[in-house]
Amino acid sequence: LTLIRDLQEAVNKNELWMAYQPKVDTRTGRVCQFEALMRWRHPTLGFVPPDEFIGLAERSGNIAMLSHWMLGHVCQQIHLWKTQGHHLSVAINLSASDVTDPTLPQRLNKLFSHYNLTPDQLALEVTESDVMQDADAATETLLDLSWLGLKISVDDYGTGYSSLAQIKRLPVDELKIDKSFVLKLDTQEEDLTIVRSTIEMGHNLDLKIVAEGVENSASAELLSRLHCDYLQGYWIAKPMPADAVTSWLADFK
Ligand code: G
Ligand code: G
Ligand code: G
Ligand code: MN
Ligand code: NA
Repeated sequence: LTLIRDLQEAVNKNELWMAYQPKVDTRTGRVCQFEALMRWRHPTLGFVPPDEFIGLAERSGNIAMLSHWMLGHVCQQIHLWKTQGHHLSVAINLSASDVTDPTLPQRLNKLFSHYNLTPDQLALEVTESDVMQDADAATETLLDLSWLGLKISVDDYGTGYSSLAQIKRLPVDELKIDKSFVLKLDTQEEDLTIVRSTIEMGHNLDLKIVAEGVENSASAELLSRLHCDYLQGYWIAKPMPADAVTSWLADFK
């Protein structure tokens, strides 16, 4: 309970920050996007894992406040990078209640004009289970967002219960294969089979495919050979603070 109160104060007390993890295009070898991941350093408990405090915020009705802060913060950061000569694209994670919030497209539109961003500079990651909780409302919001020009990615793909046929009814552009299928791709024959067929089916439905949890070069090479479009994982880089991004980009070249 005190943790909920602490979380409510975390925004004002500057305890939240965003970490950024790159995704690389397998065809060009270049960074195509960063994913923004929320971090909380509690004054006495220290680092609280996002799985814990995001879930707590969702259950206690505080997730809208966190998402609100996160959207403004990320848009401001993209703007800052632009003033430093980097036109970067960032993917953010949405919660179930964000996906059904009818005010989200309008709020994002305002942030875009305020920070002078183009729609290709922000993308959205939503999980299939979050979307399927209220598929009709989610579809409406996602349609509005895709009309704004935002790309939408299905996060943790393969861990839910929905079929690609259901997913294809949503305005999505990309599947993000869950890391549980990718982490041991180089040694587990079954994972390779699942990943290969996901890439094939996804491509047949005109979806881009991202693999997360790429931890070694063997998995990266396998994924490139299977024509996976984008890779993300510790092999490329761990999530890093915003002020490390430009120097990391310079080193990566
Ligand atoms: O680094 P990792 O431990 O960041 O992230 C754990 C989980 O927390 C991920 O599944 C991710 O989707 C979620 N997450 C991270 N940042 C955010 C955020 O800003 N908003 C929401 N809703 N979820 C987030
Ligand atoms: O939003 P999502 O559920 O996709 O969050 C991704 C999570 O995976 C984050 O917690 C992030 O820190 C983590 N992650 C990113 N790359 C790797 C990786 O290569 N290996 C592992 N084990 N975790 C990763
Ligand atoms: O530890 P080792 O040097 O084998 O790791 C390879 C490193 O190369 C990874 O940490 C990753 O950050 C980086 N890397 C991955 N893909 C590419 C790429 O396409 N080009 C370049 N220059 N570096 C890459
Ligand atoms: Mn994600
Ligand atoms: Na995921």
